[in-house]
Amino acid sequence: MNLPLQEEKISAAIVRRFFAKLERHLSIDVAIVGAGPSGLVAARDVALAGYRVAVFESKLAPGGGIWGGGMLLNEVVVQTDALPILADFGVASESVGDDYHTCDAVEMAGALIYGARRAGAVIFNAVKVEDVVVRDGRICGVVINWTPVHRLQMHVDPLVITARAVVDGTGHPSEVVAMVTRKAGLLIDSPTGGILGEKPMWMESGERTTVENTKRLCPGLYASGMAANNVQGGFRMGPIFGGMLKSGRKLAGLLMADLRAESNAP
Ligand code: 48F
Repeated sequence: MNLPLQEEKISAAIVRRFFAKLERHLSIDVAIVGAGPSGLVAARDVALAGYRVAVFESKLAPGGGIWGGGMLLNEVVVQTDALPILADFGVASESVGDDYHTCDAVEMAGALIYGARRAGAVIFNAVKVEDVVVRDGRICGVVINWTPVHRLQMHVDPLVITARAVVDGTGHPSEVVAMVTRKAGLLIDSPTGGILGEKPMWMESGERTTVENTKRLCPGLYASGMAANNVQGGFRMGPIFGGMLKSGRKLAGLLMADLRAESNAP
């Protein structure tokens, strides 16, 4: 026999579980800002290796620019060399000839979110990263607030998450790197020491440089995907996603190598 529903128990369960989850992630190995394709691939890989990973996404729905495909036509294109990453997430693709394959954008977004979460990465949605923590020239965490608080410009102080590594996966605006260069005045690993800004559309170049530009920018700070390209002045590429997926995988490798090296340091 079903017990009668008790409203207060439903609320208590949510409150207890959410705050336990938040408390477990107040101090983590990797904080990824932005749940776009590059951030979600990196989150899965790093979480699978046993590191504690949280993804902070300002929108209600994680997935970034995947959902809308090209101009709201919800199919995206990937190249052959990114298919193994899609296979890891169980995303189906269909060849359209040459080097190109299409995926249903909703399936891809859903699968990347599910894959990252199932691997152990926690996603905090509707949470905006509004600042970073800086200690002695090193990025040591993120400053968070609810997106509605931010949008309504309510005068509410944030909370802080400390992390051994922070990833800017915020896409075109590279918001985290902008905070670091503008507010903290730190120089980053780019030709000028600052953000160069993205160039117009050139898919071939943009896809290549998105992966090349995925790197550590200063102690504790990394950039992936379109954020990495914006920082280094790369071209944009639109609704082709192989570079984003490969950027996430490359980033995960860099993060794990640096975290391991740090742990072994005397
Ligand atoms: O832009 P986005 O999808 O990131 P990406 O991994 O992928 C880019 C492609 O989607 C597309 C493209 C394809 O070739 O060029 O644009 O580089 O996702 C970035 C996510 O970051 C969130 C934002 O809502 C989006 O979901 N975001 C941005 N700023 C913040 C943030 C912030 N300050 N705090 C939390 N989330």
